[in-house]
Amino acid sequence: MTKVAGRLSLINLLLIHFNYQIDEIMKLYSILLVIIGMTVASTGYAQKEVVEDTLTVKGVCGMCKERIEEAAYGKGVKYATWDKATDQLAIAYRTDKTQLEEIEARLLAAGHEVNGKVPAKESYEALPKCCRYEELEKH
Ligand SMILES: [Cu+2]
Repeated sequence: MTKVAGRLSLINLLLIHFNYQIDEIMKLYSILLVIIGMTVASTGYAQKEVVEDTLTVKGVCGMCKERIEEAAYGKGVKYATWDKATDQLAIAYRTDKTQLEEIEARLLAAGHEVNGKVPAKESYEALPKCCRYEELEKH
């Protein structure tokens, strides 16, 4: 009997020891998870930064407005609103998804001058006659 009791208590001791280790491992593991979680969360927030900007985009009519806003919209662009009277295009975009150069490139490809950057001759000439902002007044 004493032998059995001795064995049992040894097993119990081993189990207690094992449980203790598991406890310590779980504690370390949860601390590690919290650290990983915080790192992921902080980099996530940093990447999701939204930048607002205003670009001067030349145009003359309602058709220009549609074309300019459509060209400005793209991956990562939250909004794009062009004002015909002032030529100002208000935009907001996510810096982890796009960059200003990409938005400008689309506007130039659509034939519109952006912040003094002139589109390729073919792009400008592809505009309908009523949208030739270099030759026409606002209408
Ligand atoms: Cu137009």
